[in-house]
Amino acid sequence: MAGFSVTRRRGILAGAVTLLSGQRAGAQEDAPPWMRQQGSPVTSPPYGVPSKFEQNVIRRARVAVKFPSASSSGTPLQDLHGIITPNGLHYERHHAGVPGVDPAEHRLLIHGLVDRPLIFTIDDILRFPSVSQIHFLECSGNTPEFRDPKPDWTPQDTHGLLSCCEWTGVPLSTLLAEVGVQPSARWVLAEGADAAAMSRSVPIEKAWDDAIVAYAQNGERLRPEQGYPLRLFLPGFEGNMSIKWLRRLKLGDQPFQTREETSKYTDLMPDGKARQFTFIMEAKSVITRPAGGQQLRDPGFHEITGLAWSGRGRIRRVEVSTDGGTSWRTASLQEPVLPKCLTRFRLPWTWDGGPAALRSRAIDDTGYVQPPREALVDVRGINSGYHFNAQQTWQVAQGGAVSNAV
Ligand SMILES: Nc1nc2c(c(=O)[nH]1)N[C@H]1C(S)=C(S)[C@@H](COP(=O)(O)O)O[C@H]1N2
Ligand SMILES: [Mo]
Repeated sequence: MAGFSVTRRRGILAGAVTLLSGQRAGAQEDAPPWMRQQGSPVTSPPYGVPSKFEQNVIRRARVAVKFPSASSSGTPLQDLHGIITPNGLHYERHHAGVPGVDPAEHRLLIHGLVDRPLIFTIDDILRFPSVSQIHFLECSGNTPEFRDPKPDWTPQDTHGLLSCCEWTGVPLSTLLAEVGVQPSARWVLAEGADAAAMSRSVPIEKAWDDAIVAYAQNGERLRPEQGYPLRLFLPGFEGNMSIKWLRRLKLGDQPFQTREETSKYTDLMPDGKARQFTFIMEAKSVITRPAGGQQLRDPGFHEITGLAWSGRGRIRRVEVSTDGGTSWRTASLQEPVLPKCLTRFRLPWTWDGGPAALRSRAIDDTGYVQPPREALVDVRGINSGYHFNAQQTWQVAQGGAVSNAV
């Protein structure tokens, strides 16, 4: 037996091993191998990596074969705990791959309807007063369930274009004050230094409100995949607008009608018309355990846990159903509950060994309730690929196999 474990007979884990009489913890003869020899020294490797036993906790790529640099990878939400996404597991979405930007060469230009057009180096940016804020980032293409959802999908497949970090940088409002914004300016064009020169128009109100020009995530400088050395970060807005490898901000009096806000990132409605500028990510939630791809072993106690978030503010309440939405119970929310941030929810559950349908719905502080699939499709139809935020159901089969209810 490796290690030892003690439990009360009628406790939560009825199947756990009971301490045998006469067995002493740490005694030479039954010590596990790792207690009988010295471990590895400090700084090997100098930048730490997870345990070799966690090698399955990885981003999984979805590559467009015709054009491999236009690809995405999902965060393994089912394997994570709490609300923070480790940097090596942050989801990725690149339209033209990850550019190898040299911070010494990189510049940020701010121009257009300003009094003093300026070019900033990274060192210039680092001299400004900074802020650190914890926020989710979600691709508006997350949860591809309008058409053809698959039963074998896991939370990584259904919701993995979602991550949450502490972002550090300079408030965009500080930089705008530095260049002096002219009264006629209503929009800001943000452009990236990748081969796609990704660009989006941002309303000036957002730029003054809580937009950050970010250079760090979770305490260290941005990863190349997340926009090193500089990215725009727009809390609560669709991920596409948080332009990575940020090189240019141009103030104008109207939207710039870039490729990414005309041919892409618009919502095709049932009548064939398209909605343009769906900036805010509406309230959404997903149960991450038990969830698709998992197997419940023993009937009895199971904690149902997952994540809820809203681009409009704080999560007020999360309700969980184990009968596919007929009856609901209120889950407990892990503090702190922050605005435009993932919130961890939990509900104790006793599984009787039979079929169940696990589902969650988020309610945010505007009172908005995450809709069931039918209600969302009633309004949106199935022409669209963006902003699918319906309730997610995981089907537990007799015997405990969990799959995506489609
Ligand atoms: N310059 C640039 N910025 C970009 C992109 C890109 O391809 N190029 N992808 C966008 C999209 S669609 C999303 S969802 C987010 C993804 O950010 P992440 O890769 O850090 O998760 O970045 C956005 N910013
Ligand atoms: Mo995206």
